[in-house]
Amino acid sequence: MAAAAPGGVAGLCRLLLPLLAAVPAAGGSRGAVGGMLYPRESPSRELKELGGVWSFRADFSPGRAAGFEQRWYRRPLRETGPVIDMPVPASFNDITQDPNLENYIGWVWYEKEVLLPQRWLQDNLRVVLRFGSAHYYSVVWVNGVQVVEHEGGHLPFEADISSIVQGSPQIPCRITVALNNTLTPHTLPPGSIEYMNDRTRYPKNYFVQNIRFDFFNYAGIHRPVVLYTTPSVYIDDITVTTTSTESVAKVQYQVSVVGSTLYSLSLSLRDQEGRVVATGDGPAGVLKVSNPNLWWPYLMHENPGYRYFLEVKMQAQANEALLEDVYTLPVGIRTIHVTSTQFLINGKPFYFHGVNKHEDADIRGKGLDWALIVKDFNLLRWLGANSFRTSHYPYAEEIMDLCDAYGIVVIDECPGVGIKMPESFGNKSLQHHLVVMEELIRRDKNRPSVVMWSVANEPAAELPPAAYYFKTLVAHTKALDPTRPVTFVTDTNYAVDRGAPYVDVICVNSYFSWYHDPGHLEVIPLQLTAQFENWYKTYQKPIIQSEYGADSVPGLHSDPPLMFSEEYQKAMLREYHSVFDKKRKEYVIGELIWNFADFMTNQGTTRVLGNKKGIFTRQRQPKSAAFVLRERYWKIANESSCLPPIMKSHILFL
Ligand code: GCB
Repeated sequence: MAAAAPGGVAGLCRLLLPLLAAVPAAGGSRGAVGGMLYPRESPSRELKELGGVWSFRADFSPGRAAGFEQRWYRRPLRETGPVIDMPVPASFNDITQDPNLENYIGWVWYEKEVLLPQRWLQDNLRVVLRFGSAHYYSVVWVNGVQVVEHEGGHLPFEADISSIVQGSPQIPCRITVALNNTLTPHTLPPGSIEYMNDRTRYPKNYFVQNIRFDFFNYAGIHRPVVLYTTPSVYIDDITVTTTSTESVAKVQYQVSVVGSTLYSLSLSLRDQEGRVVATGDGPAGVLKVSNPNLWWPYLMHENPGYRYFLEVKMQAQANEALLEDVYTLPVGIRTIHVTSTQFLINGKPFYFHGVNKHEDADIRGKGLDWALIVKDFNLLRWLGANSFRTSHYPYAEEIMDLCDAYGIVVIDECPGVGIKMPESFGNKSLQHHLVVMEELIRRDKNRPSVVMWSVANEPAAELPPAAYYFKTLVAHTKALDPTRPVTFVTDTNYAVDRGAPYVDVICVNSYFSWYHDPGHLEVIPLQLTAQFENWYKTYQKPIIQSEYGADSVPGLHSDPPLMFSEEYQKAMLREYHSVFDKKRKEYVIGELIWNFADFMTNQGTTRVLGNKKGIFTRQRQPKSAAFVLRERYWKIANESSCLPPIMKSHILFL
């Protein structure tokens, strides 16, 4: 959003890369203003998916600015130079055989021509263009007119394009997107461009992008692009929070309508059988539900992920017409409380036995892929995992929907990963980080699966400015959403971590016997016990082991276990688990393996075609460790819930 990138594209270019010549400053961004409801069809809303093959060109000009200088958005892209086919959604990096595109940094251009139904061009109808996410800085034009600018990947943005498509209908309608994947010390995640000026070692203008995070920096249009309609007076946002006793639940709602102040609202809450269980009216109120079906996590109840459906109907008089808008929001009724030793969901202790993931796959990179998404949920349930952290950025809304539906509990992390440079703790970075949290909460606030916000992963929390930075960030997050606890994930020593005082739950990563004392599995019990005891003594807050792991190359065997073998990964798990089992009787409330699946990273001497700490391969085949974890997770689930053991054999066939 422009608000977070003063100076817009021009400012960004000046800051990022002298190499990228300044381009005209643009406007039209909404920032975190207004709602960001997931686009759903309804009697008043139509939707058109724009996935498929788009035209594409990377701007390889020396300054990467030819597209702006020559205004490629003014004409069809094919008329200003060669184009190639590019799938959407997908990362562009692994689609061709060109190593220069795989590692490209700068502006790339996408274009799609779309035919709109005639009925979309009438008055009193709003046409909205929405991107689920694009990496990282996006500028969008429709028929050559700029409609939106957005900073940051992983989160949606949209533009009302009614006046353009209705004012001067052009057939077809042309959507042009310029995307820049350059990272600066002030973007999330941060990064920096380093020019290699030693002419004896590097060619002229040679530069690299340095990042301090461990996943390949895929870029492109990663999530669905859709056009959808609403009436010109429309439901812009809905906020729902829930409280409950055993016999009655309260669903507090707030609805905002845009386009008129003269409207009426009626609401009805339906259960899964379609029965109306409560009704209300007006922009705010409380719906009471007797004998509610609560939203329970997977394996904690025989009917996990129970969702009601809140149908919101708006009627307004505009230009002598009666306009009606309908939006239906899934609602889960559940409560969350954190004590000094427990994480309570619906008043019952919840133990996170889960994973960390990545949005990552062969060929499509970080592009949304339904087959992969459903496969991953089947694997999670096979494993007996009840939770995951969206390491290290918000995942697609389509994934979050399934978490809600299946009862998979989520620690929702923002893209605050790799915050290591002192300049990334300044005001400029902080302001942007606050806006990103606003965008994340705006998107995910109504999701029952989201039980905690994570504002960062492994920042340099020992630096003096980290204290003010995290104090402000956590306070802002709590002000935006007082109903959920807030954390960040740390690998800083407990004695010097300046952010930990502000979090509700301590999330700590450690790699004993891997990065520390490599090969020495025997040190794990001592070091892990000390880690937990030190953190607990200092803060008296519940603790999640938010990462632990070891790389294993599938098919590599060694007994006694040596690093990188499947046996070593298993042995490391067992050592960690023996300590978890003692400490979860006290204040350890969760364990999240690093990582669910192998994933791509930058090339480096410690990475063999990526990070191999997955318990599944990148192609989702289990390594030996997956079976160890499966035994454990089902055992924990069966100990701590009243589920009939038959559940597991059912899941076997998933
Ligand atoms: C970490 C990071 C994660 C890395 C992992 C590793 O601490 O949070 O992003 O991928 O370690 O395998 O090094």
